[in-house]
Amino acid sequence: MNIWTVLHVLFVIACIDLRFTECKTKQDSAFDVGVNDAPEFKESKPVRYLLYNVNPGEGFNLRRDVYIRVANLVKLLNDDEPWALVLPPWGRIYHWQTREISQIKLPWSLFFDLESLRRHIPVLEFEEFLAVSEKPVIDEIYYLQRYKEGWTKWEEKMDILECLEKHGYSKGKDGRWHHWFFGYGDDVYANKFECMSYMGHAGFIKPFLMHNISGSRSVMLDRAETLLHDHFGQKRSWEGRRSMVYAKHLRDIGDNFREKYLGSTDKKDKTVLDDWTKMKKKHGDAKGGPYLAIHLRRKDYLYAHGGEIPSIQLVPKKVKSILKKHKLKKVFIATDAPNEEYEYLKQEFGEKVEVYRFKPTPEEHEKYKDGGVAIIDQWICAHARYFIGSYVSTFSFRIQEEREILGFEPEMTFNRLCNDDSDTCEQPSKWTIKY
Ligand SMILES: Nc1nc2c(ncn2[C@@H]2O[C@H](COP(=O)(O)OP(=O)(O)OP(=O)(O)O)[C@@H](O)[C@H]2O)c(=O)[nH]1
Ligand SMILES: [Mg+2]
Repeated sequence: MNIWTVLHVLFVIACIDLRFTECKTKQDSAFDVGVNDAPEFKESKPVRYLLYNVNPGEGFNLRRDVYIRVANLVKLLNDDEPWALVLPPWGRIYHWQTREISQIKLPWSLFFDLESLRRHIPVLEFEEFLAVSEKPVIDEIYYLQRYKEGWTKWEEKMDILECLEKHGYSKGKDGRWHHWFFGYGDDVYANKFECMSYMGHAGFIKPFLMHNISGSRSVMLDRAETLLHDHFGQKRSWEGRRSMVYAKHLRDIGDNFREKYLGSTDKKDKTVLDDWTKMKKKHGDAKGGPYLAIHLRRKDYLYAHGGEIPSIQLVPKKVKSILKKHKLKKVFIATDAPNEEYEYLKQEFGEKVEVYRFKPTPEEHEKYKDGGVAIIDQWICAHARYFIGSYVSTFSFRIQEEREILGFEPEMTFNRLCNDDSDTCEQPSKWTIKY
């Protein structure tokens, strides 16, 4: 870790402190202070750190949704005391199957713009957290789990109980708790570990964090996907989502591809990006590039939802009328399908339609990993005039959200392909943006 990273971390910490003592909001009127105005000083509390982890089986796109839930818990905590969220390093994700490149200990800055995240809540990378910690220790870990007896009536409750499942934490002879910890397990340990049966929204755990374990500097919630959204689909969760701006290096690659192959630029297509806290687009503000984009989920989806998606050879037939209606000649395909399947699909479209797929250079792939390539695909889909997703895929959902942020008409976004037997299946719910 170089000196700049350390300085940056100290700066972030100082800002968190400032936020809490409200120095920041006062500074605008600093010159209005009269001689009799006594300065107000609140007691400044030390920053506490919330860490989290998600069920190892979950994919990249659900994890991004879990971030919003935890981030908004941190937002709520900051109403009362200073908390910072420690971002769980990315890695060991089931779908990231390119074995030739190392895909663990990946920082969030590889995929997201940290400055934008910080306009919502204070965040630090895991390595930054280690750098500001005296010892590589997490004070307490709570592993969220269901209730043994299941439930008949929904009610918010939480109880520290016996562990019900294999959790991967073990207590050493040294009395410390050990775990893989995102690949840092040789050094990092925890002082305390408990299983907690939990049923409730994310904010429901706030009093526990504030009062029951007020002495701990760092607390980790594992299986954080158990926490429900406090305000699903509402303003606050959209703020969390809007703060998740993709890293500029990925946006740039996507933008170059759009310009070079799809004739799409932000100015022409009315998709110019601004600081998210200032952006407030209306439906129809965005026009989008002159292409139709399809997210075609294949691989493991064929087993899980095979009955709901069309076979490859029927895809062109299903989109031809849409291309005609919107006078489009180009199709961009984002897919996890192997290349043979893609080539076959391209052929099936015939000569009148230009079909494109984003292929990273080996260097780009090595640098930005499978997650970065997925984001570039999502970014290009988000800028299309018309988008068609795959049935209940969280990968498609993240594209739909991005298009809501950019200001597309919902009719141009919330679409999916029906299976081979139908052309009138139920279309995705329109989760429109709230400001
Ligand atoms: N590059 C790229 N990768 C994709 C595409 N579709 C799927 N993938 C890969 O497969 C993963 C999709 O898995 P999830 O994030 O679980 O999303 P999902 O499986 O579509 O949806 P759920 O199972 O409902 O969560 C992505 O993270 C990518 O790694 C695609 O169009 N382009
Ligand atoms: Mg999945």
